[in-house]
Amino acid sequence: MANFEEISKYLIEGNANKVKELTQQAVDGGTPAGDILKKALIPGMDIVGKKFRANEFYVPEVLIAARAMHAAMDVLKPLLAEGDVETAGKVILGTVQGDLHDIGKNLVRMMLEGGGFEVIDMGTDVKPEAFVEAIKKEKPDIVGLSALLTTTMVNMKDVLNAISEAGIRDQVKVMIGGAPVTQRYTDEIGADGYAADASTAVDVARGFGA
Ligand code: B1M
Repeated sequence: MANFEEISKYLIEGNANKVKELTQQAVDGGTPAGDILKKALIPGMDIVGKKFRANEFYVPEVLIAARAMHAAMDVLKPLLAEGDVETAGKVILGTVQGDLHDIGKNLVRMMLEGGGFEVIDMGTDVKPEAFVEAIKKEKPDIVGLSALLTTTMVNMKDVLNAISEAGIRDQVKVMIGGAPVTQRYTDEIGADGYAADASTAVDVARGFGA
């Protein structure tokens, strides 16, 4: 029986080697990849997020924990892709134009991938037209926009406008997030969903029912 708490503990400590080793052991012992993800890794990252918000963790600790999560995902991804967790939908994700922050977006990507979504990460400083082109090409279920600056979160509205002007607004759900973003702002610009953190992003994406 896999020790989920031990995996979580090493994840929170950012011990990538140990997390990878225990994840591999759990898989070899017959624990389903989806269980390791849901019962050890996601709860561990949730605690990392809580500690960050409480100023008990700073960015380096978050990055080190994220690296440990990546190490475990290297083991789990092929198994998740095999159908242990069914594909939940396709997401195009990016940080909006003018904004170079990507730590939170990368966590959102990791959580969504962990939750069974296929994610196309467009990186940072993504122009509205680039989102539109990607939607036409990739036909995602969801577009995820991240912004960390009060000066760039307004560019989320430009992305929504560009999607509407291209006549494809009804083809995608738009989820937004990032430190300055609120539910109120989400309603104001007409986005479909808001998530305050990476694990909530998975719930919101699932709630769209892709
Ligand atoms: Co910048 N920065 N930064 N910065 N930076 C902030 C955001 C700031 C609050 C710092 C401060 O002044 N106290 C401030 C913004 C002020 C404001 O607008 N209100 C700020 C500023 C001003 C700037 C510059 C302008 C500084 C300068 O050059 N004068 C500059 C702007 C550059 C640019 O983008 N054009 C800048 C640059 C940088 C660095 C490059 C040095 C670096 C970014 C490195 C990187 O991302 N690769 C950086 C960093 C690290 C920060 C802080 C310290 C940390 C941000 C972070 O990664 N948090 C930040 C201060 C702080 O927050 N304490 C700050 C950790 C991350 C896990 O949280 O990103 O909130 P977060 O993501 C969460 C949720 O928000 C949510 O889930 C994530 C995980 O739970 N979420 C989503 C995020 N995206 C989502 C999308 C979703 C759903 C949920 O759906 C799609």
